[in-house]
Amino acid sequence: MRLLLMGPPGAGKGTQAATIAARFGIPAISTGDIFRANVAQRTTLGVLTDTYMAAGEYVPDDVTNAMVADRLSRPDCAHGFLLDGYPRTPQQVDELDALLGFASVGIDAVVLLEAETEELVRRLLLRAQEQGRDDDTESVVRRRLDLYAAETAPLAAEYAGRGLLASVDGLGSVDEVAERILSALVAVSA
Ligand code: B4P
Repeated sequence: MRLLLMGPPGAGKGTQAATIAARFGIPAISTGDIFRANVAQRTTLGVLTDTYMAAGEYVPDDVTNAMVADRLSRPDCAHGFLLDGYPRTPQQVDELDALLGFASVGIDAVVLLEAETEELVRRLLLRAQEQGRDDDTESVVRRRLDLYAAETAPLAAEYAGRGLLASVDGLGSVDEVAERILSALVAVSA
């Protein structure tokens, strides 16, 4: 299975990615997690991406695409993967298509997790209290939501046009949302 997990900040992508990936026996690859690990370790990639992430801006496409290309070339991705938070721009969609040998041949399904803006803000501010992530302050959260609406939300139409999109309501308990995702995946891959 080659799966993409999309949705606004706070919709539950990171939370659900591990469950779905475990179910299909594939690695869950979060671009955000990889960037954060590099920032924490002060690698060259981390130094390059830190300012963008802290401001709620997207990391430049060339940097993100190179990182994803490298990650997908590793042996654990040979039989599938779940990409969490990638692609987020039209250029990233094109790059992924090129990497996978083009379009719907390469992707089995795209899960779009959805939730209302005020619930997203509530979750992210709660996470700020619990985990203190740099990009979970209210002004940065609102910037991330605006960027998602402008740049990433329109990409869903592209995947819907390819017959790959499964839209899932992200409200409810973590287990309820996981069940919805798994049911939607059965439907879209049938
Ligand atoms: P991400 O790490 O992807 O951050 P995110 O959008 O907030 O999603 P995350 O997975 O962390 O949160 P989730 O919704 O699961 O990206 C961070 C930054 O990295 C970006 O802003 C950008 O700078 C950079 N970046 C990443 N990918 C990029 C790309 N492709 N191109 C360019 N830049 C890129 O969870 C949020 C909270 O909600 C959690 O606290 C969770 O516990 C809670 N929650 C989840 N499900 C819930 C539920 N059902 N009920 C209640 N709470 C729930």
